[in-house]
Amino acid sequence: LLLYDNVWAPNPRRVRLFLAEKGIEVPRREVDLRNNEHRGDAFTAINALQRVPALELDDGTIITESIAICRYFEELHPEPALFGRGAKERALVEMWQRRIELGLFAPISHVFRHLHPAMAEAEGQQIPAWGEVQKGRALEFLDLFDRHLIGHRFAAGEAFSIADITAHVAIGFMRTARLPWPDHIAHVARWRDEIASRPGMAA
Ligand SMILES: N[C@@H](CCC(=O)N[C@@H](CS)C(=O)NCC(=O)O)C(=O)O
Repeated sequence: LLLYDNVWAPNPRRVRLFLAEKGIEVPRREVDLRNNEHRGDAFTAINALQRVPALELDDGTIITESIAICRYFEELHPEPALFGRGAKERALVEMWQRRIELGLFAPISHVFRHLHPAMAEAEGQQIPAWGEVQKGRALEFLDLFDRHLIGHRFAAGEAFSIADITAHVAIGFMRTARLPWPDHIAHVARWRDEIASRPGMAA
């Protein structure tokens, strides 16, 4: 078993946090994104999409996509449940995980990719106007999430889940993306402080 990882990138971080919450240790190999190791032949043979994370199983199977990797470990190590328990909770976790990934994580990634000078070469063509539009989308979603958290302890209800991990990583990435924290979103701030205090969230 081998996890192809990168310590600076947000998607592999989701997997690391998930494993830490479960208490699972997996051997990892750092892929040097800054020096384009992921675009070389060796890593392209592992993931043709040239992205991390990727998980190599002992039979040679490669699993990519952060959530697919997390689901694999959830099946093998069901406790603590991080994709919900029972039909309703599982559906709500899936719903919030997708909402947060598409509504918050993706816009923040686009802000970084299209506005940050460090991404100019890697992105090929940066479109600053697109980055600016994505700032607004991320902030709109934070407002919606803030209202949602008025009545809920965690993203998908009363239990911590993968949806919280995706939101926590997205919000942590705002700083790198140079997106200022909007001070008025008090409920997200309350949730953020509780999530950050979990021992697993330091991974
Ligand atoms: N949908 C994939 C996204 C993976 C992804 O975009 N990984 C980034 C790091 S956060 C990457 O490898 N980027 C390299 C590049 O864009 O060249 C997942 O959920 O794992």
